[in-house]
This record gives sequence, C-alpha cells and structure tokens, in this order.
Amino acid sequence: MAEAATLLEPRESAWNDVRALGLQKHVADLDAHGFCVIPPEIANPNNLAGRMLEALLDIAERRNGERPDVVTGATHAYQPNMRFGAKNERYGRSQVEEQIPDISSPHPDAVDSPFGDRMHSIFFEDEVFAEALMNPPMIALVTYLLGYSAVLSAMGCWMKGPCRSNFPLHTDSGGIPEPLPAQSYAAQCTYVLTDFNRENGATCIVPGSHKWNRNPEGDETILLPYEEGGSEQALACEAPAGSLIIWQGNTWHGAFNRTAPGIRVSVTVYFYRPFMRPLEDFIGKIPEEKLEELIGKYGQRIAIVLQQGCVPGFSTQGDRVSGTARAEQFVSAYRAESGVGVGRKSDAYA
Ligand SMILES: O=C(O)CCC(=O)C(=O)O
Ligand SMILES: [Fe+2]
Repeated sequence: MAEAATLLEPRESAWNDVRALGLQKHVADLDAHGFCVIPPEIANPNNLAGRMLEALLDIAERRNGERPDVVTGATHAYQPNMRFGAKNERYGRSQVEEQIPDISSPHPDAVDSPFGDRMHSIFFEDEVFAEALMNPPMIALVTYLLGYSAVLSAMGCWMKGPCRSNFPLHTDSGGIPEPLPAQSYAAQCTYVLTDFNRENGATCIVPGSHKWNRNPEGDETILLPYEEGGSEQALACEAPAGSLIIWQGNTWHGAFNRTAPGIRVSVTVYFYRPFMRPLEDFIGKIPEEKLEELIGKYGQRIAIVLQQGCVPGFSTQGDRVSGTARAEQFVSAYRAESGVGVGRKSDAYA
C-alpha cells in the first residue's frame, strides 16, 4: 500500500503522545512499580470527576430508588456480601451480622461486601462517560501498555460505604494462564471521584508485583489490616478526587475497608488487548447514528476502543464475510486519520 511508507511507527507515535502530555514520570512508575497515580491537574479536565460523580448519583438513584447519602454513607453501609452488582433489599445494614443472605459471593470469608454497590453498564447513561473514556492522558497510557488496538472491556462504578471487609488481593490479568506475560495484556484505569486514603477505603497496590508474573494465591490474597502491617504489603493509594490511578493486568491490588462515614465512589475503565474476550459487549450494540456522533466528537479511535475494529462472532457464511469487512473498515479509517501503522498483528504497540 502506497501510504505505508509514510505511516508513523506505533511505538514512536505512542511515545510522542506520552511526551506531549508530560506523562514520562507515569510511564516510569508503570514500568517500575506496575501502577501510577496521575494528579487532577492532568487527569481532571473541566471537572470531569465532579461531572461523573453527579451522573452516577443520578444513576444510583434511578437504579436503587434512593439517592446515595454521600455524607453519612447510610445508604451503602455494611452491605451484604453479594456477587458483583447483585442487588439487596435496601442493604439491610442493621441485620447484616445476624442475617447473612444465602447468596454466592466470590469472597466467601468476607463478613460484609468488600466493594459495596457495583453499577455495571453505565457507558450509555450519560455523555460524560464517553469523555472519560477518551480522556487523552488515560488513552495515551493505555496505548503505551496495550497498543493502539486496545479495546474497552468494561466501564463501571464502585460505591462503597463503611464496611468491615477488605477486598482481597488479586490481579486483573483477565484469566491469562500463568506465567503471566511480561508485556501488559490488560490495564485497569480508576477514576477517583471521592478522596482516596486508608480510612476512606482506598484501593491498595503491591508495588513491583507486576514483575512476579503470577496471581496471589491462598494466604497471599489476604489483605492485612493496616494496623497489622498491611501497609508493608500493600500501599493504600492516597489520591484526591480527580486523580486517575492506572495499573497493568499483572499488578496485585485490592482495597481496604472503609472506616470513615460517607461513600467512596470510583469509576473503572478496564482495557484488554483485542484478542481477549471483553466483559461488556459493544459489537453490534451501538446504533449507527450514535457511533457516527461519537466518531464526530472523539475521532475514529473511539470506534476502535468500542470494539468495532474486532471481527464479531459469526453464525453464517455471510456474517463472517461482512463482519470482517466492517471491522477492517474501522481499522483503515483510524489508520488513515492517525497516520500511525495501527493494526499490525506482530507489533506490540500497534
Ligand atoms: O475497590 C477497589 O478499589 C479495587 C477495585 C479492583 O479490584 C479493580 O478495580 O480491579
Ligand atoms: Fe481488580
């Protein structure tokens, strides 16, 4: 193809974006420690975090029939230990110890929910989430970790009130068999919408654990209480609202319980390399006019991020052909717009 000679190398282009946005220190943190914390001055243009928080309080009110009480946290305190996103009877917080509901949880030892109310599938509920998805410093670091073909796996909200249980350590590696790869295959980006510190139930991270290339197992998953040396093992991310924390898939992390009143609110934007099966399904789920509107606003990259450059599952001969052709059109359109050699299968940055 004639244009190929003029295309920028993906690695070079990714690094140019990192430099243009002043993110070199954060790349160094990702490489050395497996995570970085980007301050509000960079991560929070036009009070993005405040606008997301308002949208999420509205969504919670619509979904739960009650507006979250962000001051006391009473609406979210001591929730039963249920599977991610399962809903309970107005949380029954006073009865939690007598009446642990008979429901399966991925964390059977927890006495109450270690993560609070998980709100899934929020992307189409407010336009602010598309803005958060395409926030340039986040996209630049996701590109550094996963390449230009990175796709959104899931975007969701965590609302956690006072609770007793820590969220055990784990990786977000996406089910890749061990040894986990030296290159990143997944990236978790956490928008901090209310201040994070130990008392507020912050996310905590084991620095350097991304180099161990394995998941924590057995007792290693236990997040020690801070008073018992937890800070040695896992650091609570101290980050004011408006910050953005990014870690790669191998990094061991969890969260401390919230001892302070009020609610900890965050939004996670979870990315995969495009050959992995995303949690949330966007292929064939976005009306064409909506997709065009998003491309008009954010450029062709948003179609790639929303999985449109991936070949969808097929069930007929025709689907196979038309699905592939459609996906290739999105990749070509993004390549033409960006001038970067995106989509080369052998290139870790493409
Ligand atoms: O509650 C937390 O901060 C931890 C969340 C977590 O494990 C994740 O976002 O992958
Ligand atoms: Fe996680």
